[in-house]
Amino acid sequence: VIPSEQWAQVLEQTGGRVVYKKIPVPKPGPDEVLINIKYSGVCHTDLHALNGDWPLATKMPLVGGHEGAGVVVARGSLVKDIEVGDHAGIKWLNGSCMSCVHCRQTHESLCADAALSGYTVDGSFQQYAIGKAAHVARIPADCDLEAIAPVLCAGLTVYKALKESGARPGQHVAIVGAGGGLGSFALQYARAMGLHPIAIDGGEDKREHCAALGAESFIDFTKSKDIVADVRRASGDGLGPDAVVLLAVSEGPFQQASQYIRSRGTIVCVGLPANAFIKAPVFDTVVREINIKGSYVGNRQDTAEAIDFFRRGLIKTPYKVVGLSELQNVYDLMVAGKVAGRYVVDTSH
Ligand code: 8ID
Ligand code: ZN
Ligand code: ZN
Repeated sequence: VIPSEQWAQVLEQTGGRVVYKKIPVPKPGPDEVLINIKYSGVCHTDLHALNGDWPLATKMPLVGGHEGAGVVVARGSLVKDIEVGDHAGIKWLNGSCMSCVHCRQTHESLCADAALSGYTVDGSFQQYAIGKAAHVARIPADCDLEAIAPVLCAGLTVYKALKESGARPGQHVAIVGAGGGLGSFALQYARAMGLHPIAIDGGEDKREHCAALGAESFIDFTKSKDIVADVRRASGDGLGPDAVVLLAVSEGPFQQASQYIRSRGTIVCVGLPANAFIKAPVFDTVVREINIKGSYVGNRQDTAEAIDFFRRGLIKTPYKVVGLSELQNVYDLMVAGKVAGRYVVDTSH
């Protein structure tokens, strides 16, 4: 039976703190499913939503979260292709119009009418969350719900970004912010895709964390005297990595990547530091044929592929589990830069 009330973490005011309290269980519309969320990963995007530091307003009050894994408990009358009892996930793209030019071409995250979980609609930091049936992630029954939760944003996003980088097996890719949530998954997906990952992050904890995840080298941005030279040296022949995936939540690396990318290489921007700009010299960009692009989550097919890598046992990223009631502590650790990998909240306490 579905209860009428549930536990949730609610943000009442941008810039405030989340409050753990009971709220009503929502009811799914005709094209929606209701998912009993068991676990949800905590993404740095949730912290941006809390702080309101992006040029896009959130709904308010807001239930955050967009890496929610659980069990379908109810479905609307139009939903035919997912059953009550199936495992499913709430991801960042909660729904889209399905008929605009971007949706028609499967670039559904670009839809002007996209609903964003934990941002423009309530997300997965509650025990029962709603998603459009077309968009909820299909999670195979043999996948651990706790471990797969962060694949629904972190895994999916870096998998798509690595594909967008065009890097081929055997090539080098620099992962900037490698010790964080997205970075940890990027190291694992890069390895699984046959790439040589170069990790860039700060501190001994993150060095050890990245080494355990398969980074072939680690450059400490807090200690390196010449990051550009260090990254180039780590790329085998010294000409720089073929691709750079920028996941850091600071502007500096976005200004620096063009200095160490290999000629004809691709810089993929994924991290979203507030008020930041990407800058590169026009001369080098032209004569070294440097590509600079953005990558924003992934579509439903990318989701299925990212989940399949996980299901095959290729992605084993360590994570820490705490109760949903402790979400604010996780944010505080994230602000302090003390989270290596991902935190996952258990909605049962
Ligand atoms: O679709 C997208 N584009 C998308 C999807 C999901 C998340 C974008 N994001 C964005 C988030 O909103 C956030 O801005 O990606 C960014 C990273 O999210 P995250 O991985 O969840 O954050 P984290 O766990 O805090 O990791 C960030 C890492 O960056 C390192 C930190 O030490 C941390 O490990 N870092 C920083 I801050 N400055 C650095 C620097 N100068 C750095 N690493 C290297 N060099
Ligand atoms: Zn996210
Ligand atoms: Zn659309």
